[in-house]
Amino acid sequence: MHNVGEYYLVSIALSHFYSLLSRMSVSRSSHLCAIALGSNIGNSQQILNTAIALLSQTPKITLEKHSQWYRTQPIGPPQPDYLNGCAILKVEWTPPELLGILLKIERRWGRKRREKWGPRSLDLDILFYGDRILQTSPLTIPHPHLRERAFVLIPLAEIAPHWVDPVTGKTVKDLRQKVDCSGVTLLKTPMLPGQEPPQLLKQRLAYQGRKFNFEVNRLRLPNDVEGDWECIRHPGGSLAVPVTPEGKLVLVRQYRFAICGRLLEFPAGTVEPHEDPAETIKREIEEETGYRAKTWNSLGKFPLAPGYSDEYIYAFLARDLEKLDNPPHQDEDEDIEVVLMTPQELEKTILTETASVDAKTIASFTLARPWLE
Ligand code: A4P
Ligand code: MG
Repeated sequence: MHNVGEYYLVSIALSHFYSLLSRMSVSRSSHLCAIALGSNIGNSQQILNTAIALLSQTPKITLEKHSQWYRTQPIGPPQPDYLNGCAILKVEWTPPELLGILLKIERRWGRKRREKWGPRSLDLDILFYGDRILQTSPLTIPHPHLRERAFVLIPLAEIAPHWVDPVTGKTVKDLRQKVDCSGVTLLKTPMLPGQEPPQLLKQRLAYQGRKFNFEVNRLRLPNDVEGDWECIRHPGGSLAVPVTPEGKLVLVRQYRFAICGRLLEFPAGTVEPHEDPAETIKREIEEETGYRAKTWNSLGKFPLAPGYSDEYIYAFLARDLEKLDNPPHQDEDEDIEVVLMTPQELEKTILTETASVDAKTIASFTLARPWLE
């Protein structure tokens, strides 16, 4: 049984809650927001990329742009370096609703709040919500520390240099000029000689898959042409050209759903984030063929399908093979038969039945040729 006093207390609490909401809420029209992303626990680059993908898939949020990622020295207690970046979102949510969405995404990585400014798997903060100034108990907008933090102002100035801070009337670019930028460096993905990255104008779609991610981006190419391009972001594949002591090549005939049939391939596997491709293939060759190699040589790497994917294949020559007595189990979803062939038999198959051998096998066979003669 509830008594009148209890109802009275509940209704006072509710009226406070609704008055708080009405003070915070804004119309349902869309608002441009700037948010900050930070991570220094776990695979931070992957976490930040996934957070961007999740935001872009959230209803009533359009991802306008995001910055590159920066490696930043930690502010606060001793802890690992952070990766930081910023994003501009168009949202049809109120500030408290947006905060709720950001906290929910943070919780996907088991974010626990322990010490102030302590390490974190993912931190998502609202920097600006249009030109709104809010000071309520759960939320302060603009973010109270943004003006003193190079790890926020550098990525923000990259994507929104002319945004005016409604509190100081200064642009982001001006604010950035006043902070010490020495602890912030751009996280560069390894560049190959001659690489010319396109300019990212807008991210339109980002989907996180089990093995690879899919993006649609508006880009400006080095020849100044602008357009939307679809791209599969892939961590890479590692492949072995295994040769038995008798000089036979070990291949696998594998069912491939995308082409509705079986292909002859050298054993290969997807490189896990942060894994050395040389380790990936040592594991995969045992699982797929039941052989272990004593001698390994790198054959180099090559792009697999650069028209729509950034996947590289890392190719290795695997020699001095021995058959394992108890080979590890194959992945459940794999349907594989081991096939032994001489180099001459493989060459004949490639030349006469081109559609029965996959492209990475044909390319790696060419790279291995000097070793096989
Ligand atoms: N909150 C209030 N205003 C906001 C806002 N504008 N955006 C409330 C988001 N949240 C806001 O808790 C933040 C709580 O504050 C939210 O739940 C919301 O109710 P938190 O993220 O756990 O923050 P905290 O660690 O307790 O303190 P603080 O000052 O918010 O931390 P920051 O500002 O997030 O800083 N060094 C580098 N190099 N890079 C970093 O990213 N980050 C921090 C944490 C420390 N050092 C860093 C970095
Ligand atoms: Mg936060």
